[in-house]
Amino acid sequence: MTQPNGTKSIDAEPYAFDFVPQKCALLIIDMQRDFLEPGGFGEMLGNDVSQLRRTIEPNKALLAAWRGAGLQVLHTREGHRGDLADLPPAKKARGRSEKTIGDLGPMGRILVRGEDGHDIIAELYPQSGEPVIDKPGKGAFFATDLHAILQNRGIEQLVVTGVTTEVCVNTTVREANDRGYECLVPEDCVGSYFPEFHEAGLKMIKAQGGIFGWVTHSAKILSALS
Ligand code: C5J
Repeated sequence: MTQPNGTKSIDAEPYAFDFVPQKCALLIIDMQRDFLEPGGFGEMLGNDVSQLRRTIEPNKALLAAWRGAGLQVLHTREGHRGDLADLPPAKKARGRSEKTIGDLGPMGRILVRGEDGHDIIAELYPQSGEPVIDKPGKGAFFATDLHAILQNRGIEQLVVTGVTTEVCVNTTVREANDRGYECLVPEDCVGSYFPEFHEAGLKMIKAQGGIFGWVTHSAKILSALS
């Protein structure tokens, strides 16, 4: 239901989210080829990419409706400079897999900016005017200009989607929460290689009266946008 000031109530957990369209941006986290595509880095590590790919269609529908409503969209990509000067040695070493960040992977150098695998999947490709935030960490606010862009554009709320639920989505929602943003996470638009971590990641956001934010289904956002 739309209130006289333009606020719309979206059914969510732990309670309804007061959606203010002009102050809310869609932030799509790391929908990158290396994480989602068969033959990419994620699959090379033994992960089941279908767990992430199920988020593509709901994200496509939400993105189309969001663009149709003329609201603000931002995308992020996790990755590093070609010279790896911004890659902490501890991040490079962690995982102890045969190939790590910066090495040649199935779609170019792994998580290096400008490489094929680092790019956003075609289904959700950014349009001109939609900022793409290149982030070296898991959280989208760390070492980026995201906060400045949101502040300059009068954004106070975020609908956060993308991958993975418990890593970059959760870290970003926590960072956003500490900076005063209200975050709404549509559960069908976020995914993890590990279903149990996906479930736990969502529970952590909405626990204790919404300690980090709200969780809903994209159908409820679509209905508020229509
Ligand atoms: C990970 C991410 N899982 N985007 N990145 O390394 O969640």
